[in-house]
Amino acid sequence: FGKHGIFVERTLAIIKPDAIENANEIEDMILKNGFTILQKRRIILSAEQCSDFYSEHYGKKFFPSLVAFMTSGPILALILARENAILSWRELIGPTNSTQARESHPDRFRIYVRALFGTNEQKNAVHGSDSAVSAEREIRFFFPNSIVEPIPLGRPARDY
Ligand code: RTP
Ligand code: MG
Repeated sequence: FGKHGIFVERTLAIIKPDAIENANEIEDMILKNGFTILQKRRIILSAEQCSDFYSEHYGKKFFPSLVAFMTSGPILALILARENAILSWRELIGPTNSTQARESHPDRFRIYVRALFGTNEQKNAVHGSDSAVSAEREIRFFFPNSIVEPIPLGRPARDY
């Protein structure tokens, strides 16, 4: 694609139960940082669905309490689109541990989402896919019948 071409990528974001009351503010941060929200779904996960979603963490010490936390109330799953969406969203949310997120900054003018809305290592307000493979799997998980299929993952959206 041409020299002005951009890669529009998609990622899955989740606003977790601890931050659901701040969903509007978090969506504002998402939009101000150049993301487009393609799809949005508010749901309450069952323990089974949650275990499936976080299956990579099965067997870890924090797994049972992670499932209890993530099923404790409604969550908001969002498909975000942007150039370099996966990395950009992970950068905007900050470190897993909210305390650590409060102790550092991406730059002088910005503050991490988890620094603002998270509480600790577990109650950290938001999720972000950690790779292209995870993003594809996680988008499918929450949006199995998605009719928005204009952008093949990791491929150029179009030539400008
Ligand atoms: P996420 O998957 O939610 O975007 O978070 P992450 O990649 O930054 O962190 P990950 O290692 O994938 O952990 C998934 C979620 O499990 C909870 N957690 N609790 N030691 C603990 O108590 C602990 N460690 C992780 C967090 O909610 C974390 O986001
Ligand atoms: Mg993760």
